[in-house]
Amino acid sequence: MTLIRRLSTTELPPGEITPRGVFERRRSIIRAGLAGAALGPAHALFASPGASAAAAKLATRPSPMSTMEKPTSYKDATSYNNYYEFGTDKDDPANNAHTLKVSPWKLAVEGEVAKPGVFDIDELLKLAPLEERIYRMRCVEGWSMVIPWVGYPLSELIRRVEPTGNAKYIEFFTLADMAQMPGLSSSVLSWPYVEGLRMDEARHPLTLLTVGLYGEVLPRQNGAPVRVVVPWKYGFKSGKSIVRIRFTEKQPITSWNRAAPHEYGFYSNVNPQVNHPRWSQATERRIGEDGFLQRKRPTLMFNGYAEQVGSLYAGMDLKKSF
Ligand SMILES: Nc1nc2c(c(=O)[nH]1)N[C@H]1C(S)=C(S)[C@@H](COP(=O)(O)O)O[C@H]1N2
Ligand SMILES: [Mo]
Repeated sequence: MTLIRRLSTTELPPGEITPRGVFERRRSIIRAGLAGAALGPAHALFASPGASAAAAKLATRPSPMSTMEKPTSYKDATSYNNYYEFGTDKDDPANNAHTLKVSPWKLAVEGEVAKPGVFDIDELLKLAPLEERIYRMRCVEGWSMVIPWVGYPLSELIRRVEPTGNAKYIEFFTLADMAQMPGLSSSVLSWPYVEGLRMDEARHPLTLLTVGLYGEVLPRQNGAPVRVVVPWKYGFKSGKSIVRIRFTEKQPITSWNRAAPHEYGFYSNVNPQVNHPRWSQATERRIGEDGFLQRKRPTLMFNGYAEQVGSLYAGMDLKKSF
């Protein structure tokens, strides 16, 4: 991330690529559905650039929590990624993540819960109805996207494991396997990638246990087969390819906080009034839309989700708890 360098040629937007609108996207989903019908119910050929392999489609229902903004193109959302386990350049995850073995996949839930356990990915997929949630996403580096995620509130899983009275925080652990993840040979972060949320943040209806995007199972570079998405926080709080969730009494030490405590706090709420020590957070560049040299758009408090999440931080000094 920005610990290494702020800008490189790989971070320039792919200006030649015309972002395809929601409408076009919907049409290709319908086409894919028709193609899929001939192949069998579970899989469909997806007629989109970059998605040459058959991708499993997911039945979703729309959510009133979706933004009306135009989604980022599928191509940009799946080729401009941060996933340091596969390298630190934006195109590294798309190029390298094919080695990630997504099946079988188990998610262990442990710590301060009455019902710890291990969930198979197939169980997780059926735990609650899948929704399409179109969220604004803001990376701490200053770029943003609008992504149609597929998942359900993390609270659905939390409810089932019955947290004890001592559960104040939740800690997420990403897979860390040298054999599958070439980026682990770098010491840019401590592995596994660890993230955390306060319990009320984890239970907030916007916090999504995510298994797909654009109506398909998650591509590997986006954190297959299961990740969290926390849209009012900087992107790094949304850990990918999660294998373990732990409920704790103490605030977890996250990988980014450990790497640079003065730059990446535990909360990491999107906040245009609190700058990163090395750059302003007041504006952002929407990938695929805002030109590199053009005027950027203003970043919104809590990434535009202030109405929904503002009360979680009432009375807190957000300059101190950054
Ligand atoms: N395990 C893991 N999760 C991660 C990261 C990472 O390097 N490793 N990068 C984070 C950052 S900085 C961002 S901006 C988002 C990007 O998610 P996306 O590529 O699906 O848009 O993933 C987050 N989750
Ligand atoms: Mo990020």
